[in-house]
Amino acid sequence: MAERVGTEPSVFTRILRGEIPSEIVLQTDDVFVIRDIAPQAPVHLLVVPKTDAYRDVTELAAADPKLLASMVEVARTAAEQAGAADFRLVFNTGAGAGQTVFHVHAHVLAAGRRHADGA
Ligand code: DGP
Repeated sequence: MAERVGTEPSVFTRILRGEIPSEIVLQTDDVFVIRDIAPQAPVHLLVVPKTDAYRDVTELAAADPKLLASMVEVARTAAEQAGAADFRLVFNTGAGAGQTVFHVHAHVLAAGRRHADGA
């Protein structure tokens, strides 16, 4: 799996490694899904590629459109699993747009079942 050399692992890589606790609610070979730590909607999931090679969706789309398509498919499945047929898919791209973690990820936002732990 591609890893950036010479940078600290992202928070999502650390979650994937089990170094930071967060339940992985769904995963495939390439993508995993966690609940956002600060939910902005009743359903607020993060869909994250296991590779940390791409900072944002523009880099990912240029380099590996199949992986981007996999993220979209996993988002749909995760939203359905959370009881949401319809959902928003948001890629904050760049610090000026609110991106804080530079390991590409999609926010899945929807009405639906609010998680009991609020996370
Ligand atoms: P963005 O601002 O688009 O880069 O989104 C990063 C999201 O990551 C933000 O909504 C909060 C979430 N987040 C940051 N640290 C953690 C963490 O340790 N656990 C979980 N579950 N989410 C986190």
